[in-house]
Amino acid sequence: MQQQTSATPTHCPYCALQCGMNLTPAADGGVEVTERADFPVNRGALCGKGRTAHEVLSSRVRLTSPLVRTADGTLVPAGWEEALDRIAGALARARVEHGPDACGVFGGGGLTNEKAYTLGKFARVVLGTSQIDYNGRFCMSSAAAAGTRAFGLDRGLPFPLADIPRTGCVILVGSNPAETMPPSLRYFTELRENGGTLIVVDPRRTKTAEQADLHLAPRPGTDLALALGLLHLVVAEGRTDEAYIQERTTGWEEARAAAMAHWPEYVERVTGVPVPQLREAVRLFCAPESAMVLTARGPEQQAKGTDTVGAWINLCLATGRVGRPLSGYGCLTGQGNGQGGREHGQKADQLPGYRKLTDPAARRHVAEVWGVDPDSLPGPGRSAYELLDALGTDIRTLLLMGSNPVVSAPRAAHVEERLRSLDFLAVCDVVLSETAALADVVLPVTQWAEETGTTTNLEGRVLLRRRALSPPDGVRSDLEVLHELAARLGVEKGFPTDPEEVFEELRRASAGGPADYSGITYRRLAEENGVFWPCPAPPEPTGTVSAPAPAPASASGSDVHPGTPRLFLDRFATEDGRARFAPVSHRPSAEEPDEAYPVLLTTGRVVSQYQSGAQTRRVDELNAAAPGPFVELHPRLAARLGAAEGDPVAVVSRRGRAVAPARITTGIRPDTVFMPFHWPGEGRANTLTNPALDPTSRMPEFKVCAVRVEAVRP
Ligand SMILES: Nc1nc2c(c(=O)[nH]1)N[C@H]1C(S)=C(S)[C@@H](COP(=O)(O)OP(=O)(O)OC[C@H]3O[C@@H](n4cnc5c(=O)[nH]c(N)nc54)[C@H](O)[C@@H]3O)O[C@H]1N2
Ligand SMILES: Nc1nc2c(c(=O)[nH]1)N[C@H]1C(S)=C(S)[C@@H](COP(=O)(O)OP(=O)(O)OC[C@H]3O[C@@H](n4cnc5c(=O)[nH]c(N)nc54)[C@H](O)[C@@H]3O)O[C@H]1N2
Ligand code: SF4
Ligand SMILES: [Mo]
Repeated sequence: MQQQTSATPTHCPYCALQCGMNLTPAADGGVEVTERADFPVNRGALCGKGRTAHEVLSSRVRLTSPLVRTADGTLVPAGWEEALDRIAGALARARVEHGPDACGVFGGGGLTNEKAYTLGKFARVVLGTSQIDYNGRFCMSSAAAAGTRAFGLDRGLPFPLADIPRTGCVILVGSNPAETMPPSLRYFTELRENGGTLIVVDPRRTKTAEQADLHLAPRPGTDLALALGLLHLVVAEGRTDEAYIQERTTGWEEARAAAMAHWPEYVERVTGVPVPQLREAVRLFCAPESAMVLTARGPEQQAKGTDTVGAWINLCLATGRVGRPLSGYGCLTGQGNGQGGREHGQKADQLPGYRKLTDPAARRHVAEVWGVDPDSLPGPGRSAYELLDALGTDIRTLLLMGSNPVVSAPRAAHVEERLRSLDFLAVCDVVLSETAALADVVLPVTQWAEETGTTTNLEGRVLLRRRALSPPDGVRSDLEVLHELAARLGVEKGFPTDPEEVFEELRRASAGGPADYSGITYRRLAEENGVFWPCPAPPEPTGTVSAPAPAPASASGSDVHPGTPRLFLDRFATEDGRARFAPVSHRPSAEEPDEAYPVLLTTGRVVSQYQSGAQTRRVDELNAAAPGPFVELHPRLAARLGAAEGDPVAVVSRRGRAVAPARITTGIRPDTVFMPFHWPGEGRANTLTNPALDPTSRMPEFKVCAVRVEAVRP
């Protein structure tokens, strides 16, 4: 690390809130995180992860040299030339021996827009492979699929967070911002201070649920029935907005018929939520003039996640609560660049600008920007879990950037075995993650504060994350890695290492697409503290030769598009401008409890660890707060097992067995246990999870599987 002389305004490396922070020179010669009050999303507030983020910059916890695997199986330091040659050689060999689809690529929603864009281009142009996907598939893909189906466009929140305190009621479904986005909790507190109400739907009485006016605690995996039951009551009580339905939607008759089959008493039986609570929720939601439904991973990470989100959207549409001021449906996206990471081409079926790989016009547009023949672009490939499952079969070599699937993928022991069965695994990371430890070559890369790049936060606000310090010796950026690999594989041009140059190309590639960034520049981002997409470039003046337009003198120039904080106010992004109801009915989870596996397991997060823990498990303060895995269970279940607080208990599913200390609480349903997924080893929650996939989004069922719980006797 090299000392900087003044504070640099930037953004947190972790979650999708992308809190603003300053990096300031510290006494020890490094940097520390300090408050930055001018960013409207967090107004200076940070959670513990953000506050300690600078610790992961230290070379004490970092990789600072490439590692290569020797003949005896150990990883040893090596030079960059050797490491890059080995990866390029393995990719070239796989392609020659087995065809381009033998090369797999796996990306991450934490990567900047520039990296995600370049990774997708690298796969399609340099490798010619269709086999690319990323961890965002495990994150918000069901909400994205449902949003696209209903509105013709997927942007996590179609309005700024600042609208929340001014609406009348918010239903938060399977979302625990008190732990997962603490600075955002203020918006919900202010909502209640302003007289609005908060309803939380979660099988656990979380810190978020504790703040709610009404907490509904359904059995995991039954949100679809719950939403349909609420819609049934809305219809039965005459609370639909018929004029809105007529004017702005299609498909109501079918959706209505499906909802009417979900009687409150049936819904109570399926979900465990008493009918009076259902009625109270409908009353709170329908009484005010405006209301919102926000979902997160609870209802989305299910094998019916797309239909489940569709049912919650139906509830909003039937009551006229989308595309109107202070009303709407939104998904709280998770990763730092969870929104932008899903727009620019690292997803199996996608081209930059949120274009479809199967759309001939999109292929022509992007191929022209890339200077290649549209017919040379491969078609859609496999989804994340399917890709991981195919490793070692037809996919022989994998390049992985920005994910740690050994800890975070469902049925993780199987995924680990698949990773080991590859001919060659290359991992780019900032630390030696559990997945990097399996690689044949590990490349140490720069991270957030050491490089400039853009991310797009959960509101669709594109942000500039500035470089604040020099990286340690020995590391290179992901963009440099892709540039070097492309050159070694015969593509000398088109893989710049300067992020702004990449962004300029991304602007052109996204122009005219659903996620249009063409009117956004680094300069605007710096001046305006973020710009909401879509933000098209001003049309070129007619009658002039098309020379590059000079940059506007100021972002406030009159022909500059202001960006789009709020979507759908006039029309939806569908062909006819109307939102589409989803004709959905409840169905059971992929795995329901039975005699052998009588309990439900659900999984999620704690405030002091992030994701697979690769970064946060390297910070002492965070480890002290959240030292390891645990199994949250109800006193009645604990008594049946004879387990006391802290006793090791085993959780066993059809995929495997995990052991962790018991944490006993009345805040969870007696038929359910909860495990956070941040740790590898014996307490790894994903040893247990079910990779059953949603038919549309291909999201695995992280949030519900059948298990048995056993006391562990010494
Ligand atoms: N501290 C911390 N913050 C994070 C992250 C992190 O790892 N750690 N990760 C970031 C990322 S990538 C994401 S995606 C977000 C996730 O943010 P959240 O979605 O808020 O996080 P989760 O804990 O996965 O799930 C939320 C809640 O869903 C509940 N739940 C479980 N099963 C069900 C169900 O069947 N129905 C319903 N309605 N609820 C259910 C759980 O009890 C849990 O409280 O957090 C982001 N922020
Ligand atoms: N059981 C269960 N499993 C889950 C979930 C759940 O709720 N329950 N949630 C799922 C969700 S929502 C998500 S998002 C996934 C996330 O799970 P992962 O995909 O494993 O996410 P991370 O742990 O953030 O992994 C990111 C990796 O990239 C590295 N990294 C950070 N910055 C950079 C960079 O700039 N370049 C490169 N090359 N590497 C970098 C980090 O060090 C880390 O090793 O987990 C999923 N798994
Ligand atoms: S809430 Fe998210 S973005 Fe904000 S400081 Fe915490 S981890 Fe970082
Ligand atoms: Mo996520």
